[in-house]
Amino acid sequence: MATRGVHIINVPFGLGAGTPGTEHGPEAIWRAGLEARLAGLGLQVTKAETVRLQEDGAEADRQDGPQDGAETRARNRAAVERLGALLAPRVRAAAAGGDFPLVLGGDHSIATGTLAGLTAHYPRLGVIWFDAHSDLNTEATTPSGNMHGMSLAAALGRTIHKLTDIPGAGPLVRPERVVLVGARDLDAGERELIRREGIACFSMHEIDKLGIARVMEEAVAIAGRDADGVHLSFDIDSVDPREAPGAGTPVAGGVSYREAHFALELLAESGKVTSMEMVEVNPRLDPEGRTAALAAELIGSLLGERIL
Ligand code: B3U
Ligand code: MN
Ligand code: MN
Repeated sequence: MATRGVHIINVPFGLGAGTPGTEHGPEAIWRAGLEARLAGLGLQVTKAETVRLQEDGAEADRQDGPQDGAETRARNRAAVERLGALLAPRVRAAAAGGDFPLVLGGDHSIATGTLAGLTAHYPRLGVIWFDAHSDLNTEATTPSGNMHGMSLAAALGRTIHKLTDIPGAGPLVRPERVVLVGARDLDAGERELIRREGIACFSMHEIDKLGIARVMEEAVAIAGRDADGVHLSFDIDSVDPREAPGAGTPVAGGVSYREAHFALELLAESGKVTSMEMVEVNPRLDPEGRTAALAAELIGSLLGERIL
């Protein structure tokens, strides 16, 4: 990885979240010194591009809130779908170009587009989903209507608007190659889906019991089983709110600063991760910029930064 370039795709999009602000995530992560950090690792940003809706920021889009009937329970569904259609081909091209694709969100609803582009290049993709949540709600089970809580379900084909509805998408992500890490706030429908599909879930309980090193070892083995690529989707709310206060739906009892760095260092050591996405950084909720700074640091750890 050390000799390769990094291809960054900024996605200033926040319409999948209930709280505005994640659309400022990419600029905050850059401002936290991302490029210098990568340069210090001998990594060059070979390409940096921004994927945005023409009319993004139009608060009008925010107003198509939950309505009656499962079809329409997803808020801002049209905007999320359009964003996915723009993002997927960029991610596919990034993966095909041979540099390391790094997607900077944005809220977690963008993941369906990211994964659609990745599976077009890696049809047997494994996914490590670092998150306080599982984002496995469907139109039928979502308590909020917020699509950032539905993106993994969409990638698995469980929602009405699913990954394979995105033009140029590859195949659906397979549940046996998905690993959840850091979960501590699951809705009833999500628990049922996890059990029914046998999705590997290393919740905070397993992290406390086994330790983060063992969890990452197992996560890499599961996501990498018969895989042609492994994607890390990192929701910053997986980290404890004391250390990552700028997240829209904070949940107490998260992964510590040290566990987060160690986990990503271990993933780097494994040499198995082929792309990464950093999402849900909300600078509006964290004027000091601690969350964006942590996000930039964690990207560094995943890309090979070491203490010594
Ligand atoms: N599971 C809840 C809450 C949530 C999911 N993802 C975030 N929050 N960030 C939901 O609305 O689906
Ligand atoms: Mn998430
Ligand atoms: Mn989350």
